[in-house]
Amino acid sequence: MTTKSAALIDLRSDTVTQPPDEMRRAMAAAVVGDDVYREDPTINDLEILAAKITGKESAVFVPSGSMGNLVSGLSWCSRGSEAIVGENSHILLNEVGALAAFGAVQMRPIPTNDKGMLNPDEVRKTIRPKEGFFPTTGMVEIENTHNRAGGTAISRSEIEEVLEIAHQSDIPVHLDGARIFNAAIAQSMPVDELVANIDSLTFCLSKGLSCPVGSLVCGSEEFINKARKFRKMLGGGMRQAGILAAAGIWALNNMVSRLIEDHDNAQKMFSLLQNISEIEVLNKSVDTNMVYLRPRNIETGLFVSRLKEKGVLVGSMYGSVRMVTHYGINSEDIDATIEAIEHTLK
Ligand code: TLP
Repeated sequence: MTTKSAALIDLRSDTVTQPPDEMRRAMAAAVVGDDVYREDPTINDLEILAAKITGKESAVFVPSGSMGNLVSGLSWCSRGSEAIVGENSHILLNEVGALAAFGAVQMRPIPTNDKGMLNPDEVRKTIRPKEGFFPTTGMVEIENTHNRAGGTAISRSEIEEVLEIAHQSDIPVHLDGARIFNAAIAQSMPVDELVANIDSLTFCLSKGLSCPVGSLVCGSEEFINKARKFRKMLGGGMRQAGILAAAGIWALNNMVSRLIEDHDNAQKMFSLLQNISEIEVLNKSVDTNMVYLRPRNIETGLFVSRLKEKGVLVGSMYGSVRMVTHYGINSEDIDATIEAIEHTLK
């Protein structure tokens, strides 16, 4: 039976989602095999489905979004090369410097707009000349939705500007699309259109899609063969993990369209927070499922712990408070959260 912790409204992340009962049944019924031998039919099916949905040739199942970004970075960037990344990107700030540690790749952060998208002129300026003693530019990395910018959905036209500049110099573009389905739903655009011509992407099953674990890396067949080798090198080769892949297939078929409910709930939170003068809402708007805020008159840590006493868990993220809506949070939970915030500030 699906369990929800009693009396807790957990807004720390959409990673806290509980797998629905039907997903658990699909997991229990999964036909499995040894995936390192490529003999797990359910993983094979998930990878084919992921490639189809994203319009890419091939895909590989990895344990996490961080590993997805890492194997992608390792596949594109040789040692001593440079990855152009946004100054507030997850790969730069939240993945423990893995690309530098395991790949000897220098991450070159550049300014972004307030949605977290790389400034195209900065990308152009930052790509290294091929000749001379410069490091080689190995890839350009973008993030959609952008976490730290407030769950912002990056538009196709913004992506195209950067793709064009990178591709003019034969530099591949990797997308951290941990929440690409949120970005697509928010813009009423099919995922394959939103990610068209992007050379590789990671997307996560374990966030709004409510799976217990897993991400997919998608790209050309040649690229995915490389990524698969790096996955094994990092210890990410899995065996009868079709049990996990079954959750992913079920989620891709059943959990994507409902993300709009999470967006509506975040929008409701955003609107109601505007009435609380002691709260500074940091998002300019809400595109998807995140709201960042700062209490004006009490210290953030104290605010977070007082809310916890009232049964509301929020994230303390980047010096501000983050609230993420997801499967398991409904409209009444938003009302209860607003009430708890008002009491906390009294
Ligand atoms: N993000 C987590 C934390 O690490 C901050 C969260 O709660 O939001 N890309 C993006 C844009 C992410 O937000 C995350 C997870 C990842 C990659 C990494 O995914 P996992 O946690 O599966 O390694």
